[in-house]
Amino acid sequence: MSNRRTFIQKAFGLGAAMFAPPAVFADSSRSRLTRPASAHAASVFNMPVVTTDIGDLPYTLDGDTKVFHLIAEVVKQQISPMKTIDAWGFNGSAPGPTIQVNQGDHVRVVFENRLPEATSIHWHGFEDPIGNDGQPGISQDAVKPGGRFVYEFHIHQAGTYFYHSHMAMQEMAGMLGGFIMHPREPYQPHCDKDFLIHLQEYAVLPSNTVPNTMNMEYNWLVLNGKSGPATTPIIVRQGDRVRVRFVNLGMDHHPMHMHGHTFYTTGTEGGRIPEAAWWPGNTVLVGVAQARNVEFVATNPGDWMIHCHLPHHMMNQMASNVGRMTRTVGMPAGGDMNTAMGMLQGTPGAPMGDDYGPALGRGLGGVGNSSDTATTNGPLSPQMAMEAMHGMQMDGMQMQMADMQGDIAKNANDVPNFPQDAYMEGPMMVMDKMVERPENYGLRPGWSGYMQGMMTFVRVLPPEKYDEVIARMKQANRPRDPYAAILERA
Ligand SMILES: [Cu+2]
Repeated sequence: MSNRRTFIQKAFGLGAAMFAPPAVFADSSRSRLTRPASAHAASVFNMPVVTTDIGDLPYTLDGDTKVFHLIAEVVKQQISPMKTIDAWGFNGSAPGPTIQVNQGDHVRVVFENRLPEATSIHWHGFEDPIGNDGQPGISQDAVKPGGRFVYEFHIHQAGTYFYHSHMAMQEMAGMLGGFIMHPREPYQPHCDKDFLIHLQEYAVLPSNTVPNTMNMEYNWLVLNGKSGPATTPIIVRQGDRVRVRFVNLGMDHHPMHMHGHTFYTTGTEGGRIPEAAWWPGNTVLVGVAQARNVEFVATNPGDWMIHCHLPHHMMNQMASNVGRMTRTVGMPAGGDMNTAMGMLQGTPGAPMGDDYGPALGRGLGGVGNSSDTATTNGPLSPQMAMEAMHGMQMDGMQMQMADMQGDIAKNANDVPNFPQDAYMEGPMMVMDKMVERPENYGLRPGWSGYMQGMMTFVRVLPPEKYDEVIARMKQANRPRDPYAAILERA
């Protein structure tokens, strides 16, 4: 057994069966043409999955049983350099850390509830006895605050699964995580890199930290708990075969699009798709409660975007700065602070009452849709727009302000529907320094001004650049680095 295999076996406790010779594949000319193999086509082992910005839940061994300690708790989740929210998650993050096991493993999850209300954990897609289903009041008693529940699984499935609270609002507050079951017989062709990306949305009013789990209008769209440009890119070496597993446990569906490559959809929340049924694309619709695994060979060097293609999911926070709303002086006419900001009013504890109706759903204003509210027109200038966006002044922070003059035409104020992206994307939104990290090394200066919401990169790096970025990631020596599985091999 090679050193590499011995190492992998030790590090991840993978069974010897994992290294059995692969089934011989008849490589049709079609697949050779359309699906080039990776540089390591002969490899047969499961690459651990990297969940960027989140990482894995560690385990201990009790005999042959892998024991995970999963803790539901209130977490401070920093979704952007200037925005930290009070989410409900697991073991310090929302989403919670990823659990990775192998087909054939015996697994125990000791679940502890440190939330102020009862909950339980549902294991999404598991074909296990009903007692482990985690449906409170149906398959088990809810786990009370301070309580525990032990889930035991014999892993006979393989694929991209997840865990989440089965109480809907708790799920929308962040209570979800990945559960990867690696197949006993590694998938062919071998993937050199394997990533998991959770898709979520939050509604959090300005100057507020608590997600409104009832709202239908989301202003923060996150990948693995981060909004662009705070998302950590996927780093791959040119020639790598790459798998990305998208998981959606939110309220919206997300068409996830990737630039520069054609991928194949090779798996769902139900496991592996037979190769004859894989379908090509560059966008995959990830519906709620679904997983979509895509694979591609990273032949095309560059910093390529991976993003949700819904336009409103490619923004942060400033969605209400579009068009004439930026010309409004002060609050919309007739609105007081509460109604104009969309704050809930009325009887506490009765969120479904009539008083709350207009403030829920699409309108953030007091009556009906906020776009129906009368507004006054004011003169527009870049300076005035800046003054209206208090959050963007960033005293003492490293927001890089740039001269907007060249980006805005002299007659802009005479053009119907101006502005659209002028104050939402561009030089004044640049925050390269605030989101600096090894994975961003070498990106084009100013890149962060055009990254928002559900956006990240797959950086397909030629060997020399790849080695440099990996060296910087190693040097950073971050505790429980989500990229550890890759860094240990590099
Ligand atoms: Cu989306």
